[in-house]
Amino acid sequence: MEIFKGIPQIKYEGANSTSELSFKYYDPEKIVLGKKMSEHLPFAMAWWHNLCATGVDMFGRGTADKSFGAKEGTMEHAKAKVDAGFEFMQKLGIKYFCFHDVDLVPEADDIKVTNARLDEISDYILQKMKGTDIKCLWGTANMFGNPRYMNGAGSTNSADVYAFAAAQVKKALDITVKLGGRGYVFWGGREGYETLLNTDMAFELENIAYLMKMAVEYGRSIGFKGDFYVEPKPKEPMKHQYDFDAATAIGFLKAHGLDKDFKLNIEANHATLAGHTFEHDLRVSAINGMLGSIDANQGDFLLGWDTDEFPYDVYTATKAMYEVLKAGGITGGFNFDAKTRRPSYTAEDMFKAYILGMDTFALGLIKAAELIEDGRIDKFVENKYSSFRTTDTGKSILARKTSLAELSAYAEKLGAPELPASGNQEGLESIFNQILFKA
Ligand code: XLS
Ligand code: CA
Ligand code: CA
Repeated sequence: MEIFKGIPQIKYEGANSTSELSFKYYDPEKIVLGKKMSEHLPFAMAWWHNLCATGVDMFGRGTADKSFGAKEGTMEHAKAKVDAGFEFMQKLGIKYFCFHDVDLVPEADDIKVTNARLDEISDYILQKMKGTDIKCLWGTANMFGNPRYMNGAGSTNSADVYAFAAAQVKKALDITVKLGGRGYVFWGGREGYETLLNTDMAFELENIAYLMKMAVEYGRSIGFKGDFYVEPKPKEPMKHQYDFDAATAIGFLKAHGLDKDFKLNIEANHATLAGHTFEHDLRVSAINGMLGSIDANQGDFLLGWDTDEFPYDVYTATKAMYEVLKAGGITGGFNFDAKTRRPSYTAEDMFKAYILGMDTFALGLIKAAELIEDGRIDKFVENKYSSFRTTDTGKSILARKTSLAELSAYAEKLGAPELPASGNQEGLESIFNQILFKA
């Protein structure tokens, strides 16, 4: 039974189309730098925002009806969400989805009941996957919503709560593997603290690492070949979250010997909350060989919280795709961890939001490829450091074959160095604009 009646199969119609229900830039078959756009951009639907969230906020009830014809809180509703999700993905040509355990089924008081429901729904999803090319991008366990996680999951002060977190990770891993997931995410929702007055930070960090180690051990034992991901976020819900940003998360993973099994899932809006740009956290991950997957959304410069908006900023998308192309692509995907604004409550709005996000990243990909093909920016950066390749002093530094004494003698002989060449920021920004807007 068709759920989104009146919504057609969304097709690529080109930049001049005036149909709101069409792609202007996302052309899955278009070849960009030798690869299909659909391969560059494995888009994913976020189960929680798209199929569960109704627009509830601190000040008001939901505006969107996500019942999909079934009574909420029932297994019929859980199945209706699967039906809606698959129709939605098929109409948009999206090949992946991401989920938390409790997005899929209503959570029961007893974990045995919840787990049985998860078995049932994953059978149903598996059945639904047959005959389509839709797969799971990543799964995760929601270890922040239930009141038991008020003091964290891996970082909790209660051994019993820790055991429940472990049980949820185990089950979420089972389901992820069953659905062929490419990755498994740890987002430390409440892994952080409000005040150090009541917190043993070292104890909590060690316990979080142990939970992750057990997850790796179990995941590999049931045949999970994909990557584990940490998704950094500096704050919200906690005042301070341990996985503050990419650099912090990488340091943590390396310190605990988890860096072989883990990569990062970088969310744009989390990078900006940490006081960075999206592309900064992508670059930090990439140069450490840990750029795994992306949560494609954007925040709002006027608001200091996690607004999870659909991406429409083409400048940022271009810079992000530049990082991705330079990194040689990602093994994960682009998950729209984004929600429509509260007054955008219709089914049509859900589609328009995904069209916006997919077109923004498609345009970002096209423009990033043009920047690379143009070559002027790359050439500038290469030349910027050329003194390390062309002078004897530079060569000895690069070869790591000099010393403070030798460099000091050279500096004294010189008296004063010439100023380095111009940073040319404005010139490069002009090139960026030219590539973005040329006819
Ligand atoms: C919340 C996070 C969350 C993770 C998955 O801010 O983005 O949705 O992506 O738990
Ligand atoms: Ca977010
Ligand atoms: Ca996210």
